Amino acid sequence: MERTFLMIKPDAVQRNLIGQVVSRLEQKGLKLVAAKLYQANEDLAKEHYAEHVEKPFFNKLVSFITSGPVFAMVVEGNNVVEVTRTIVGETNPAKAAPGTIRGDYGIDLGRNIIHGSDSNESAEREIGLWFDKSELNNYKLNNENWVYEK
Ligand code: IDP
Repeated sequence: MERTFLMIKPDAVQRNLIGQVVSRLEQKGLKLVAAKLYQANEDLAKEHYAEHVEKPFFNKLVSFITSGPVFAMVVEGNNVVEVTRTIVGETNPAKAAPGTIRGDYGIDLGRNIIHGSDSNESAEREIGLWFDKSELNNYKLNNENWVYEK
């Protein structure tokens, strides 16, 4: 099983959407391994979005992500990066398909509700940035045989 990092962004926290978003992940059959409401400082936000440092929107992105608490999560499942990227939807919520989180809750590129790691490598890097090892729970969900054939 793989793990990924998901983060409900400050816009969705402010709009009281944490429960609805987490509910979609649970309904899909994914396992929550860690979760916390956390306000990132500038260093963490810059490190998280390091690949975008040269982009014109970088400073706005960092100030948005640090503007209030986010709901950071580690989620586990088979093929979880691809599965969660599909549930999250494409970057621009105006174009994201209905039924996706961004497609159902967002309109603006700079207010796109949720972040999800785009590869196993970025997932491990981001989990390491946002969580201490001691915050990751190791447990078995007893419905696993009903979510996965094997
Ligand atoms: P992703 O979040 O779908 O993986 P990325 O291209 O990695 O998309 O961009 C990271 C975040 O930066 C996006 O989720 C969005 O909040 C913001 N962003 C991306 N492109 C733009 C842009 O052109 N203008 C403003 N913000 C942007």
